[in-house]
Amino acid sequence: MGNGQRGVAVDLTPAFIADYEQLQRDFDRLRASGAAACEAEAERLRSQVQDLSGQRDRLQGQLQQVEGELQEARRQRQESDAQVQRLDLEKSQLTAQLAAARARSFPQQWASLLKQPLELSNSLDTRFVLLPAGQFWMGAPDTDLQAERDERQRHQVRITKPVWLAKYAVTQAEYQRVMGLNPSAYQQSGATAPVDSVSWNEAVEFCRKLSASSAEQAAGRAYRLPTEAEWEYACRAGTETRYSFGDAVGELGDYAWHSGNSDWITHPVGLKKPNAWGLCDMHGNVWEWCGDWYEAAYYNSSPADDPRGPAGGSFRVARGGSWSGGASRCRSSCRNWVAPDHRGDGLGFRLAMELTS
Ligand SMILES: [Ca+2]
Repeated sequence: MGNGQRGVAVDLTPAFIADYEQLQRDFDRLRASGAAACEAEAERLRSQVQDLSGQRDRLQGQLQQVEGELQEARRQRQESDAQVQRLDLEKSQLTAQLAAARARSFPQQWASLLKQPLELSNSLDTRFVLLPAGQFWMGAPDTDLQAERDERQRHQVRITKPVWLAKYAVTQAEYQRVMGLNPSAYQQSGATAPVDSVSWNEAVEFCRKLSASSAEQAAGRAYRLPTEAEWEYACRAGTETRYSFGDAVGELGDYAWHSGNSDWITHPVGLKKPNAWGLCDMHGNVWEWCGDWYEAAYYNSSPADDPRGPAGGSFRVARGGSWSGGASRCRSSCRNWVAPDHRGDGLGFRLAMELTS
C-alpha cells in the first residue's frame, strides 16, 4: 500500500443507494418486459406449430389419396400388361397354327411330285417323313428375349432338296440292332426310349453301318445326321415362333419332355404331340446331334442355300433340348455345342435318309 493506492471500499452514500435502486427497478422492468416478449414469442411459435401441424395433416391426407390413386393405377397397369401378354401369346398360338396349317400340305405336295408315299419305313422299321424342299427363317426373332447371341442373326435359308427325316430319335432297340450294344444311361426307360450317352462319332458310325447293311444297300437308302439347318427347318415345320406350336411355354408339356415334367429321365419316343410335319420329340427328350461343326458366329457367313456348317471346329451342334434342360433350351432356335467324342446322358440323334436310287 505504500504507493498511495487505496483499498476498494463501498461508499454507501445516499446517491449510490438511489442509483442502485434505480438500477434494480430498471432490471425488474426489463425482466418483466422480457418475460412478456418471451410469452408473445412462445405464443407466436405455438400458433405457428399449430399452423404447421394443420398443414402436415392436410398434406398427409393428400399423400394418402395420391398413394391410393397410384396403387389403383399400378393395379390397372398390371391388369392391362397381363392382358397384353395374354393377347400376345394368343396371337403367337394362332400365328403358329396358321403357319402349321399352311405347311402341313407341303410334304403331301412333294410326295405327289416325287411319286413317293408320305411316310417310309426302313429295314429297322424306323419311320421317316418327307421333308419338303422350302425356305424358312433360321434363328431367333428379336422378340425372343431368351435367345442367346449365337441364335440372333436371323436369316433366310433354302433347303433345296427334299429329304427324309425320322419321326423319332434313334431308339435303344434300333441302336442295339445296328451296333450290338446299348450305351444308354437310362435303359430302364425301355427299348423304345431314345438311345442316350452316344457320342457324335458313334452316331456317325451308326449311320455308316446302317447305310452299309445289305438290306439298305439293296433298297438304295443312305443315312446321315441332318444338317443344323435341316434340323431347325424340320423342327419349325413352317412356324416362326419360339416353339413349333407358338410361344406359350405352358403348352410345352404337350410336346416335350423337359426338366419340368421328365422326372430326370428319358421317355419312350412318340408319347408327345407331333409337329405339323409329324415329327415327335423335336423339342426335348434328348438333344439331337447334327452333322455340322459348331461356330457361334456362323449365321453371319452362312450360305443361303443348304448350309452345312463351318469347315472345321472343336464342337459339333446338338439341337432341341432334353429331359434335363429347361423350357428355353427346347426352343426351335436354341443351339448347343458338344465335343464330338462326348457321351452325354441327354444326347441322342435322329436319322436323315436319302434315296440313292
Ligand atoms: Ca429331341
